[in-house]
Amino acid sequence: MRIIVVKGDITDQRADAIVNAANSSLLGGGGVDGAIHRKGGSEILEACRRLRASAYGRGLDAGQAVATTAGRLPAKWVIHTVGPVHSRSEDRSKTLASCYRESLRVADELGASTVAFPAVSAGIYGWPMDDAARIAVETVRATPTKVEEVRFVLFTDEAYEHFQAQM
Ligand code: AR6
Repeated sequence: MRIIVVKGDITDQRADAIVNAANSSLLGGGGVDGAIHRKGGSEILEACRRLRASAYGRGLDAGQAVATTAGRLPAKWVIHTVGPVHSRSEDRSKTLASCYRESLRVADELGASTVAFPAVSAGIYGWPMDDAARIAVETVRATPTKVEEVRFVLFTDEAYEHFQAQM
């Protein structure tokens, strides 16, 4: 598997799947989540509402992942994952690693060969970027998958530099 790091907006990425840093409600929010729903259109929110009305009545737990259509985005699917909120008193690294592993598992189920990830938990959820980058890259490297290209799409220079430092 090839891992690449680019600076940009994840909603512009041509990839089989793009990953959303969602929250447990699956019903939208700020950051990447807001951008995906805004650009992808109402089809994504409708698909999320259907998930809440069926298998995910109580929402999606942190560390889990589930796919929907990508609506009008230049991708086939959005894989929604819920990162942990960063805590100084509790080590939630395993939950963050699980977001990457579970997203790749869902990508394999879909047959996606290119997957774009944002820096899950490293925005509103407060995870320090250097540690978020280390967990992201180490976990993706260690996960067996049929995905051929994982692309980390970073929004800021700081995020890009921390991910680049892991390559
Ligand atoms: N493309 C790529 N990266 C982006 C984009 C974009 N369009 N927009 C922001 N980022 P965040 P979280 C970066 O806050 O920390 C939402 O309200 C951003 O700079 O999107 O997991 C959800 O509904 C940061 O580096 O996700 C949840 O409630 C990274 O993406 C909560 O935020 C992740 O920031 C999830 O918080």
